Amino acid sequence: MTIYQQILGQTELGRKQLAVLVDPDKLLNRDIESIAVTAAKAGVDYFFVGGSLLVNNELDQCIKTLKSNSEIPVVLFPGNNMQMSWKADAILFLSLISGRNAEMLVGLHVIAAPYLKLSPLEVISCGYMLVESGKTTSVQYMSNTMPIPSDKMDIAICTAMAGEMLGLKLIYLEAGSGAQHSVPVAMIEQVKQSIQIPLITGGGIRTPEKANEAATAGADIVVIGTAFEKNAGLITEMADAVHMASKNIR
Ligand code: 1GP
Repeated sequence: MTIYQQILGQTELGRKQLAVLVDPDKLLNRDIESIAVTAAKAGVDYFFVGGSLLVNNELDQCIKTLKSNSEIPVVLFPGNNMQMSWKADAILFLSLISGRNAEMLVGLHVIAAPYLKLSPLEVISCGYMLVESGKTTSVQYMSNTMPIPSDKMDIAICTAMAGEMLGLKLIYLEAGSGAQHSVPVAMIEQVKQSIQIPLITGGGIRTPEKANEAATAGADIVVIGTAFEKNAGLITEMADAVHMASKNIR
């Protein structure tokens, strides 16, 4: 079964999934090891690996550590086309559809395509939508795009619908790593109602209550990173909070 089939299958069953975001630059190898061990025990569904800007060349080592300490699928979540590794299982092929920067919409993809064609990675196309979150996030600065204002439901809905119509397989509604405010619940709800493909959300989710709220509102996958950088022990509570929002156990 491919990772996308797993995401689709879980989504169809109404099972909410947690992805732990690991930024190789922000964690020591021993912290990555402890995240992997804790995540495996907690039933975490995926690791997403990447960052807006990686400067330490630790990507391969990070994936190796995750894989040698757990069986959880590792999905690349690249900030740009430099963040590639054949050691991962899949890659989110992100098109930044909330922005109007041609490089982020399709330019870097052209550069990455031949490499990905040769690689064993499963390529999962994903419409990435950045939502305004209270302060300038790294992704906003690095992508040179304007986020969708957090009260503009119609823009968010139409952008997600266009992404689906273009054939993208996932929509990622994102406040940005370390965001002050996560994506508003009402926006998650309305975007979810407008599309058939699975919905991912993340950015600024720091408590189990918020994680549960996002999943209950309609996110099929909740992504959390920053909260675990200081406290890997929180992974178990977050996984429970997300999984508890699954339809079949509500
Ligand atoms: C970033 O959505 C993810 O793309 C996770 O954000 O680091 O704020 O949890 P945090």
